Amino acid sequence: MGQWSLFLQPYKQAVDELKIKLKGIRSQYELEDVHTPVEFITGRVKPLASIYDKTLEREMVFEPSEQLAEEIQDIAGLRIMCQFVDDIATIVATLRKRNDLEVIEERDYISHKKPSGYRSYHIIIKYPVQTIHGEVTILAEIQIRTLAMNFWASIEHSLNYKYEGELPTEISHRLERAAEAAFRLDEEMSLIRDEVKDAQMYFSAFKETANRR
Ligand code: 0O2
Repeated sequence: MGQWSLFLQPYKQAVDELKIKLKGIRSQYELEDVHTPVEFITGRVKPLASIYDKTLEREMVFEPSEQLAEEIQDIAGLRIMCQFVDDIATIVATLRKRNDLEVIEERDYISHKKPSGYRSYHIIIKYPVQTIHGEVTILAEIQIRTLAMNFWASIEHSLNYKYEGELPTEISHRLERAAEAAFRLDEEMSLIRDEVKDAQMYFSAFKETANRR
């Protein structure tokens, strides 16, 4: 277990640092009084049980190694949730420009949804972590999705966990329909996006004035 703690330490540090940095994007937009593409951020280090499952799936040895660090790209995982589908492209462009990380791969499961109905934009980054023994570069996965995509993915994830990946056909069909409903919700919201943004800016200005009283 000690070996795993040592191996996972830079991943934990990367998740902590990236959460703060990505929250910084949100604060900067807020300061400039413009719509922020970032609604909220979560992050986690992949639990050992999930790392174990993945090594079984990929017929790898379950031990801390360079091969494991290269093959399992989401040991450090961040998720950025946004309100509108367009916000996703804004966030991706912002991440590509940063010089504290390097985007090495992008997977667009929005234009190309997964057979389950899953939609999200995945970015794999290289991220340097400073340790007491020098710099260690790790891989991390950033998933970017709308609130509707996130709602669907969390529900589907729980159901898959409950049924151990063998969803009854009826539930699979309902989930496919729910994924389409979530997609339509995103489309509808995009159509009234400017109205919604205006209303939100108006509301936050109103709150600020009320707080000053
Ligand atoms: P967890 O619990 O989120 O860590 P693989 O990593 O082998 O599964 P691939 O193609 O290498 O697949 O990576 P991919 O598909 O880019 O990213 C996998 C992660 O995306 C998953 O991590 C989920 O977080 C999410 N994901 C992918 N497909 C689905 C799906 O159909 N439903 C849901 N709810 N999430 C999905 P893990 O390790 O599976 O789980």
